[in-house]
Amino acid sequence: MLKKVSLIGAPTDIGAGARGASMGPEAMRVANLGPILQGHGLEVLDRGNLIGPSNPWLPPTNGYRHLDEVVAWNQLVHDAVYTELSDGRMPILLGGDHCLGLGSISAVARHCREAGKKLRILWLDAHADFNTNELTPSGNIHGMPVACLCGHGPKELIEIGGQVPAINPKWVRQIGIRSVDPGEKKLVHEVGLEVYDMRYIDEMGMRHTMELALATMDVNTHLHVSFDVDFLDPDIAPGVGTTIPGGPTYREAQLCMEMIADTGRLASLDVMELNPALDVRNKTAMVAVDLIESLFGKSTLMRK
Ligand SMILES: [Mn+2]
Repeated sequence: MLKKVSLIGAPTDIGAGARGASMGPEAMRVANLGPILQGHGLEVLDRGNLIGPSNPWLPPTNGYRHLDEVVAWNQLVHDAVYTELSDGRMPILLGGDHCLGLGSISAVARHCREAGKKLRILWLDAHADFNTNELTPSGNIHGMPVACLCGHGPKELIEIGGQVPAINPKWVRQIGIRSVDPGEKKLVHEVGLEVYDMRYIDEMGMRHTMELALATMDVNTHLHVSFDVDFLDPDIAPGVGTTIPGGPTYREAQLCMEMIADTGRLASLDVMELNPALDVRNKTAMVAVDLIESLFGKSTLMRK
């Protein structure tokens, strides 16, 4: 695992249905993310915040809200993430809403193409984020990044990473899914996305789920984790714009993160949708930072 990490703040809620994820990066800094990672022997560089267009808060046009601004933010994120990877550093994107997963992962995919690496993407989320402008009930682009990465989306967005589609759906494992729109569900089935929904986790357990989601990786695999904080049960993580009951508990989420850490393959990370305006005394930020710490090797187990 890379020992050098870079924090990249993307303070925007441009793709979301509620304002406030723009305050996410600072809330994670206030929850001490940088020093905590340093405590695990990592060299941490905080690159500060990207500066992009403000949120005009307009209704959708052709099924997209704020498409121009979403493109601008994703281009900024793409360039920042790509730069860190080129420098041999691990980017940690601090969202910001999840529409930015497109910029981040398209940069990771570009890096993997050039470095001859295989890519595995774990998408931890309550939602599949596989909407299109025709399927979406809201026009909020934070519900579309996975579809865009797989080539279903507006030209100016899907071309950001330099190749369309940016990724193959076979590289993705979605975990924690429990809210999918009807049309979106059909498209998810059509492209054959590998989804471990909450029913699967209930029936088979988080351990078995993660064993499958992390299977068939090797020394040449770049593992990217896109962590939407609404993945977590709202009991432990109320500070998100789209709470969906019935998510992983604190222990299940810890096991998920610890099993990712055990692979030693984590090479890039997004932490998205944290919304301090809806949080309670920064509790959700602290849980997110706690789980990130587990991703980097904090273990509750007495293992050597
Ligand atoms: Mn999401």
